[in-house]
Amino acid sequence: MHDLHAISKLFQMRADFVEAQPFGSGHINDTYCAWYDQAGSRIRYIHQRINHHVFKNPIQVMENVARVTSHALARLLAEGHPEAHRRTLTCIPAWDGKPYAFDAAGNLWRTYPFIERTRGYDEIECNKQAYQAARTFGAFQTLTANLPGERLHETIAGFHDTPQRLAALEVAIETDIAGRAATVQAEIAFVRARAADCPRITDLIASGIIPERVTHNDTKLNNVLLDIATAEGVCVIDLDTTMPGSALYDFGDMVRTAAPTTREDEANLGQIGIRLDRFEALVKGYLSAATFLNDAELSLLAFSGKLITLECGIRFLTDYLDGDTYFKTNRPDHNLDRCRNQFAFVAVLEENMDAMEEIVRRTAQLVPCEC
Ligand code: ADP
Ligand code: GN1
Ligand code: MG
Repeated sequence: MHDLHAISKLFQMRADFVEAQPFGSGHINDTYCAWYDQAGSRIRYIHQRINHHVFKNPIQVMENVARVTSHALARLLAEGHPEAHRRTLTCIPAWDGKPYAFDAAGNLWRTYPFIERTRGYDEIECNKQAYQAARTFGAFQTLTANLPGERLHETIAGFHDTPQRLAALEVAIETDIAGRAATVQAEIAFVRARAADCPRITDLIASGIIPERVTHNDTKLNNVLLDIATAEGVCVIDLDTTMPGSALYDFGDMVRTAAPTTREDEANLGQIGIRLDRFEALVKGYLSAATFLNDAELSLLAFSGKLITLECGIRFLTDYLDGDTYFKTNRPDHNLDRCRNQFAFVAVLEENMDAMEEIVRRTAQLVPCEC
């Protein structure tokens, strides 16, 4: 627990600090919800410490976040949106005017208004949530397509370079720093049997068939806040990986997190299945907002869910072999449970791929494409 009262003094809060607690279930940053008294009203803010082991250049992260959120706010204000400041994150400035501040230990902190009357979900509850989450991420991609200025910084190089993730796993197996490789031979075999899948999207990006876009890159379900009362998509959060990427990995991560019947770390693999009606809701929600996709992208929407689930499982397995240094864990073998869960879901997706592709074709009225 950090000294949040001291952190609060780094920002232009214009309110009196009351108390703070750790908040949310993100795997990367340290997130706190802090209550303030603002001229007699209780309001809350999010203070976040960026994990600089994951984001090696946190100032670049904040340059991207500031550009994207300023652009979003300007668009919302221009269209006269009645709750523009609830529809996008906005950075509270530090005393020097920057959208971040460093504490005495050298950690980078940022502060956002708390987006009220919303929730992020670790586990989906209904099709409307799936539709709204996907529509909101699709709208976010539409918004970032018009971002003026230079290419955004790549805050993590090769973030969705699945072949590179596979190569990193092979290094972790070889190094076996935590002495765990012998216990995960079945998982290693599972990945190696699917090595040919790994470059399918990156190869198409390299050949120009799939375009580079400005994408979110971490579109898990709990990174979009939905209205508690109506389930309407309100605000996309966790913008640290918003950078050049492929729309397919964004759609795929919605499938990974909103189509399964369990949450990502469910250890009882027998419970892991797919709700095809949820998948259909995702396709409909996404395509209702992301109207810019080309035929190659459309034809790979179903496959993208499988690929990023495989990639995520590879990353959990790599972290397990490395001794759990990247993702936050809160029980022994947490990363191994996550990895097994993801691979079980990959197998489910493979069994359902024909049905999923048919849903995409029906929804997009797409003539099947060869790539
Ligand atoms: P991480 O990178 O660790 O996942 P996030 O930026 O996703 O960090 O934040 C963690 C959690 O905090 C989110 O899942 C969400 O529940 C909550 N959260 C973050 N920002 C806000 C905000 N502005 N308003 C309300 N809740 C937020
Ligand atoms: C991390 O930060 P969070 O919890 O939203 C990770 C994603 C993974 C996800 C798996 C920067 O997301 O890439 O898909 O965990 N974020 C980063 O749950 O590595
Ligand atoms: Mg998050």
